[in-house]
Order: sequence, then structure tokens, then C-alpha cells
Amino acid sequence: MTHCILIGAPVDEGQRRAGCLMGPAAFRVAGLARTLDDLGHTVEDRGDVTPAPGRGQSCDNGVVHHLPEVIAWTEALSASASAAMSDGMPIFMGGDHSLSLGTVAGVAAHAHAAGRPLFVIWLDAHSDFHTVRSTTSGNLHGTPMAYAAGRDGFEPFPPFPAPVPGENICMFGIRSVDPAEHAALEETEITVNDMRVLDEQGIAAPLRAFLDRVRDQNGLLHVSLDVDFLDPSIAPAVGTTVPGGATFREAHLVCELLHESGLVSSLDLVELNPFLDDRGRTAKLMVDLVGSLMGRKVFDRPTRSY
Ligand code: Z70
Ligand code: MN
Ligand code: MN
Ligand code: MN
Repeated sequence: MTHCILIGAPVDEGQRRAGCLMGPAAFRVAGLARTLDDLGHTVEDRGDVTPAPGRGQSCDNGVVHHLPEVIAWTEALSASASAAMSDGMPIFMGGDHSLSLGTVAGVAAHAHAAGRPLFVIWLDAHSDFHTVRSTTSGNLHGTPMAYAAGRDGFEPFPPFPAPVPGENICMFGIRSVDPAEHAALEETEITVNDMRVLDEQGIAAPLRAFLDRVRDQNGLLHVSLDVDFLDPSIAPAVGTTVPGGATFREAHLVCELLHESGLVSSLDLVELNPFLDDRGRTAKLMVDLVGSLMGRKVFDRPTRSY
């Protein structure tokens, strides 16, 4: 059984559609703690993180907005994340995806200190591989994966503590990539499982291949789940809907395989905008997915290698 540490990250400054700041409240109302408790885990809710006031940092890219606020969130969340890693499995309730600038930094610092490699699974319609320099929307929620990979172009931010090698990063659900992100991704060893891969191979084989590598290297595994990984027909509560997302069954299968692996050591739940939801439907689906990720299943399967 796992000690689950819920941490609210009501970050709204990484994009322009207000509402993600209500995410942590919606996850609580949708029963995240009870779901984990019912599965036999212990749960501790550390409340919502409060960032320090912004310190007025700026950058050359004029479209970037809320830079000082996002840096302040990054610092506060990084500290919360590394502290929580010593005590259990942090589950970050977002908040837009810019919160992962901080959570992955904190988890990476912890992994580095523990002498273990960090692996990241990015479940998202987007690759979030812009830098502060390359973003054309100015929305910093489009940047956290590039920060974690150690790309240049984050000068106003604290240096990323221990950049995650491309071979240790695997993306699923990708179907919206900007030209600058595309060019930068081609220079890396990151595995980008776009929708074509999932259509041709299914989601289980590429996921198992990556999990085998995490296991072989005794890695820690951070999972970042963006609501827009899911098809908008089942998960409407998100600012950037992109058609052709993961189905209900694919999403649950990913979570069941992640649970079976026993490898997940931290989790982000991001981009839920409760203001856009349909009677809590998306919030409840996200909580149900966490249920699958933490051990809910219909029947036990004969175990394979894990
Ligand atoms: C686009 C940008 C993005 C999430 C949208 C989209 C980024 N590449 N990320 N929704 N989670 O604005 O940079
Ligand atoms: Mn994202
Ligand atoms: Mn996204
Ligand atoms: Mn955007």
C-alpha cells in the first residue's frame, strides 16, 4: 500500500483561460482522497501550495506572460515535491501544466540525491516542448517538458536540477505540436508516441516497452496526466480541446498498466478547468483514472513479468 500525499497546485498563470485554479477543489469534491482510501492506501492532504510574490523577472520574448508568477510557483512546487518524495507518493492536483516546471524539478532533485535515474511519462495532446524563448503563444504551460529535458532558453528560471535524459522521457497521446517544438524534439531521444503510433500499435505495447526500461534501471517514474490527453467527448473541462484523444478504455488501460508496473513514484493531474466542466464529469473521470492507476481493477490478471 502506498502513502499518498495530495498537494493542491492552483496554478492559472500558465495559460489564458481562467479556471484551473479551481482544479484542486474539484479533485477534492470529486472524492480523490476517498477513492485512494477505499483502495487501502493511506492519504495525507497537505492543502494548497502558496507561492511567494513574483519578483519581476523578465525575458526577451514579449509574448510571454506571468513569468514572475510562474517562476514563483516553480520554486514553491519544486520544494514541496522534493519534500513529499521522501515521505510517500505525491499527487499534484492542478492547476495548469506550468505547475510541472516545479513538480518535475523537485522530483528530479530528489532522484538525483537518491542516486536513481528519473523517468517521465507525459500523457498529453501537446508535447509542451517550448522554451521561454520559442513559445509563440506566451503560455508557459507549453514549456515544462523542455525545462525538464534541460533545454536552453529558460534563463529567468532556476537551473533545472538534474535534467532528464531524452531516453528517459516517453510521451503518449500527442497530436498537437508547434513547428519549433517539432524541430527541437527531432534533436532528442525522446519517445513521442503520437496518435498514429497508438492507432497502429495500441497503447499497451509501447507503454510496456518503456516500463521495462524503467524497471531495468531501477528508475523513479513521474507521470504527468494532462486532461487533454483524453478525447474532449469524455473530458470537456479543459481550455485547449484537441479532437482525437485517448478513449475511456485506452486511458484506463494506461492507468492499469502503470499500476501493475509498481513503478509510479509521483503524479501530476493537470489542466482540469472545472468552470468548463459538465456537472463534474471530467473531474470524476480523472479521479476514476487515478483509481485505476492506484489499483482498482475488475479482475486480477495472471501476472506477466510484473
Ligand atoms: C501550444 C502552446 C498547450 C497544454 C496547450 C499549446 C500548449 N503548443 N499545453 N495545452 N497543456 O501554446 O505553446
Ligand atoms: Mn500539457
Ligand atoms: Mn495539453
Ligand atoms: Mn497554449
